[in-house]
Amino acid sequence: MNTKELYEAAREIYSKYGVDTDAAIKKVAKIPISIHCWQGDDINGFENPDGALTGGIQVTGNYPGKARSIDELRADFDKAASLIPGTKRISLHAIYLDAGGEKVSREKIAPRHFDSWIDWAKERNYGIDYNPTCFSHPMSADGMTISHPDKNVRDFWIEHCIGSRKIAAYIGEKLGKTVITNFWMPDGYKDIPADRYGARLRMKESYDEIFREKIDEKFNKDSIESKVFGIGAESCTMGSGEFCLGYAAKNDKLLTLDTGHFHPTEVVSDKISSTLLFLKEILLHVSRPVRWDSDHVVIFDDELRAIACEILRGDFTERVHIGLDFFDGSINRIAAWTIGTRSMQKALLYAALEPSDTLKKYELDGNYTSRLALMEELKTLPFSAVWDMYCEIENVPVRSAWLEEVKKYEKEVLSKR
Ligand code: RNT
Ligand code: ZN
Repeated sequence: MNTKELYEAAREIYSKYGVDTDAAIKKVAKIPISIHCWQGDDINGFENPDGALTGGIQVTGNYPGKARSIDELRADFDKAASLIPGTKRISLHAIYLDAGGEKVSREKIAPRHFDSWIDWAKERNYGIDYNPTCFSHPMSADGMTISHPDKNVRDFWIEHCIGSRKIAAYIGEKLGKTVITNFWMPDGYKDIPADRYGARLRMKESYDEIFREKIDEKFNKDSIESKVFGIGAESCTMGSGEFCLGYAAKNDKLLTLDTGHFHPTEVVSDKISSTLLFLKEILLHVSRPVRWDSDHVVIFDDELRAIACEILRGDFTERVHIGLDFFDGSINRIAAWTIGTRSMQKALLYAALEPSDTLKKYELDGNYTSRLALMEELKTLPFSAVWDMYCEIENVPVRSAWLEEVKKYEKEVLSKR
């Protein structure tokens, strides 16, 4: 049977559960996923081609063919995007600036350095998200940026972050699409600090300064990302869960929940509903922690489905912004992008095919037997037929056909680098 015939059969089965598969496909195709540019070159960027990655994060693996220039990164991203269904945004870091060969000091990065990205995104109808880069720099060598005891260091990073908001607002205005700027600071102490309060107070005051200027939310929204620990910051991380949630709630900012930034048995799927009661919007960094914040490629696993279900059950697609944040240098990087983003798309489609009203009713009636029974049955409905149809409608390869395309690109392009 071909994709269409299989789909027709699946549509029939889902309709018995009160689920409209056509509507589910249409809905999911509109939900933007912000794809991180940094999977393409192991978070290297173009500021310093030989720069080391610092900040307590790590990319492992040395798979050949990584992008070495803006043109290569864009070509690779285009290749991956051609294999992924749905609405796309690209998430950029400051170090991905286009300075045309000129050396620009981090705190002097300016809106014009993103003009070519704006043109590029416009042609593809992508939104852009932005990240100040507060790591991989001599001024962050002590493992601290905006919480550093030295005011000169703090001021340097404050300037970079203020500049970043201006860049984001500029991009948002030029693009006609709101940019979300994500602030993640690696700040932490390896060993037991004597003054956690003081360090966090410095961070708070720096954020106050960064956000002092009001920016039209039509162009830019700010989000702050918490973390439990990073390599070399095991004993205390200034931007902890409580710090960032508190700051965001009090100052009307977005909160970034990265799936790898909590204790191993904590799950972000359980945090969405609580945070949305106190925040207008949140940003997700969907990643896959394996034993630690390892940022493995996202796969179609239980937690990913749970996250997607949480977003769709509450109809929160306007309030929960989906961003990806994984980086694997041990496999083909275009395949990594494709697998991770297609998995996110799959999870959203899976969630859109859930008869959530029925499940909620069972729950309110105290009918937990039926709730569990239905949840389990849903797992083996012909989801794959709907997924294949979604890919076909979106004009991207169905099933594993995308891998052939990646292999061809590897042979023709990557292997020549
Ligand atoms: C680090 C954070 C952060 C980075 C990116 C590159 O632990 O998750 O979001 O991964 O900014
Ligand atoms: Zn993150």
